[in-house]
Amino acid sequence: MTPDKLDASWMKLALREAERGRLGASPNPRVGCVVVHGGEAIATGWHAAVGGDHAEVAALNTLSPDDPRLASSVAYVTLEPCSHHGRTPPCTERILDSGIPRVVIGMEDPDPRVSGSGIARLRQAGIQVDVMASLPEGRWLNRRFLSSLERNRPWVVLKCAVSADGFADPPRVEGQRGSLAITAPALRGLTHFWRAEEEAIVVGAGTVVVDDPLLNVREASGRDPMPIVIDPSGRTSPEARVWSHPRATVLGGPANLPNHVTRIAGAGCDAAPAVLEFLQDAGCRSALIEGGPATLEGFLASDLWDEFRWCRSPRAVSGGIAAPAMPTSLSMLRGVHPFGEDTAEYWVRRNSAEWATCAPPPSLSLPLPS
Ligand code: AOF
Ligand code: ZN
Repeated sequence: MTPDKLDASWMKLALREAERGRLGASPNPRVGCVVVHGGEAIATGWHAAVGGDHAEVAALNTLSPDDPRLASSVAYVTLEPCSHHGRTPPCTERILDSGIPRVVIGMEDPDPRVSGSGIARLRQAGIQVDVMASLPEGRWLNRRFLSSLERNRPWVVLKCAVSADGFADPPRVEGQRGSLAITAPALRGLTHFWRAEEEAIVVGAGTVVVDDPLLNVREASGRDPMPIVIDPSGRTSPEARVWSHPRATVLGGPANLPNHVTRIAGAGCDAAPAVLEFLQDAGCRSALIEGGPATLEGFLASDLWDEFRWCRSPRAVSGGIAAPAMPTSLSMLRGVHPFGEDTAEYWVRRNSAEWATCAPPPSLSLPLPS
């Protein structure tokens, strides 16, 4: 049976639940579940943290196993329930134990350990399983997970601050070091939230030499991404602050780095694909490329990017390092959000939106803390 309009509206509620995993679920997908009885949601749950309960289990845990309503309830799950023993036991068995007779699924799970076997297991046990014909919002919500599984590369977000006259770094006097802000502090909470939402953060050697950034999450809550520095000619200092991060990684890099720093092989010309291949092999589903302009241009030139987030200042700086040119013909503008005097501008590469089967709907397009 094809799910109807009412099913679709419960699925929307399950998607809202799934969204709540945006900071904790990765590298797992964001999954939500709603149990409905007699036109009322009697349980909701989401996958909050990798290694923690899956959405179905989180929802069912809020009910007594003897709840008589379960025998005539419907479970709405945004992603096919898993049927494998991973970090947690299979959700299919938990659903079967609950006695729920019908499950509506948003989309099949492309994880090869599941990939249709969850649906088959439930049907074989006599459950009515209906799968939505398409779930564009679900694909968009899980674009990082799906990119890694379907395209064999992480989802790539480019970010650049830019002055009114087009510079990404203001003019500096000879030898001047440290981060010079283009935008005002009001935007910093947002940009740190962006760091927390992706699994890796990538910068070039120039940024490390000049700014000596920490690249961690300080002005938002959430996990630190893995910091990766592209330094093919070994220009950075072994004393740079970024190396203190336990998961610091470098392509190239100077001699005498602390032992814990992971090295990626690769030359400057193929840095973007080499970094993404490393991340894919490490199971990372996404990367935030924070600059500078040469690094951003490397990803743009390789056509290895999906989103572009501009942090625009209304102030001119009259010189410095020019911001990269984003190919507007290949992208679509999805949101403009004022933050004090500055503006965050959110673009999506057209091909990436098509691959995800939808342009981000406005309700999901805002990369803002909720
Ligand atoms: C579900 N519900 O809420 C999620 C699922 O390492 P594990 O055991 O947590 O398993 C991770 C895999 O399980 C992940 O790759 C995806 O296939 C599935 N995620 N499945 O039924 C959930 N998060
Ligand atoms: Zn599961």
